[in-house]
Amino acid sequence: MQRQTNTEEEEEMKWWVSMPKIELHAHLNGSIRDSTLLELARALGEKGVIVFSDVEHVIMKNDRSLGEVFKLFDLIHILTTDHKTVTRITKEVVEDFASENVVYIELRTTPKKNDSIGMSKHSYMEAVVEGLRAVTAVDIDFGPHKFNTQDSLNSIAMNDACDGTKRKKIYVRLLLSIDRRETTEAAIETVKLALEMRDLGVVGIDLSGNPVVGEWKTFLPALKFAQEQGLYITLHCGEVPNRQEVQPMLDFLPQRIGHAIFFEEEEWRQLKTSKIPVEICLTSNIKTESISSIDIHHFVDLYSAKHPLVLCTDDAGVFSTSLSNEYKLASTAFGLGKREMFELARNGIECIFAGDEVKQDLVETFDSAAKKLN
Ligand code: 6MZ
Repeated sequence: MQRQTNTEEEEEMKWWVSMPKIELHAHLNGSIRDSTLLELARALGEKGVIVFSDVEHVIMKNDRSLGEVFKLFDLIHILTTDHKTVTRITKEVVEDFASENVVYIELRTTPKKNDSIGMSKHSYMEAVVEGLRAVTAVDIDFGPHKFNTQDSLNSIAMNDACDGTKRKKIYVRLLLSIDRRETTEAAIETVKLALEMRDLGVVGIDLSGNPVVGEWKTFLPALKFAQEQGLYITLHCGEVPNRQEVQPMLDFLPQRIGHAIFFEEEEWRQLKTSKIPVEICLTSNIKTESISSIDIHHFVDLYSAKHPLVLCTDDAGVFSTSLSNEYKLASTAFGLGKREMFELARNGIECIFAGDEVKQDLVETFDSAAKKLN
């Protein structure tokens, strides 16, 4: 294959950026800009809380094993877990996704408790919602606030890619994550919080965290409760080999699963029969070496089987990627054309945790973009 020149590559990238996209697997604290993390680290360095030079190279390191990723999260949480910073990163992360034409995002985050600074899971989430309210660069709908537009902001960031006349707009819905380090009680507290915050854009629960920590039976009571209460559920499933978990997770019938890497033949069969949509995070899987080479990624098998799939970033900051980049990567690696990738993105609408009205609006957004992009 002929190598593209830099200009050709830039032009190509512009196309992937301009395509409307749906992001369904993005962890808030994994999606922070490096520049923000460095700024926060420098400030804590000046206060003598951390040694900046020690932290700087950890933040800027490129490839990390899965274990190292979770060590990095512990560091990121030291930098970000105060109300003001949580508000700031939420605003920035949403604006960053919107700037690359993500038109709908389900942002997930683990509500955190930190008594020393008066933070409860509830106040953590209030800080997140404050971050959504603070979004100014785009129009945002996060449930109660339908496309909050401000006249004074009309000059900012027109949607030049899909529609030359309108400001960019983004739907944001929240998923509350249960960390696999948590107890059953803490997990139930998160589910209760999700129920309380339903009218603030919280639509569901995610089970995540270091996959070698914790046991399915610890989280099951909380997840069952969430399911009974009608919250949507997505589970990190098969991110590492775990014969005890994959099957019960599939039997639980979550609305979606993330990763689905280490499955046995019977589990693939069960997944395909159940039609549970899979959130695919290519760069994350490759960088953590969960998958040794993209050519053998299970995307290919699931895509050929027409299984519902959505490309996602996982942790755009930690893995130095973007959703546009994930689409470009899939197109190149799997030999799929722009039309097929556009269809793949559009099919994501069926996998979102939102009602028909939102889905219909997204269909219209994709249809109108299709006319302009072709
Ligand atoms: C499992 C992951 C993850 O919640 O503090 N997280 N869990 N697998 C992954 N694959 C790489 N990437 C991120 O965001 C960071 C948290 O999300 C989960 C971990 O629990 C991590 O601490 P929040 O906003």
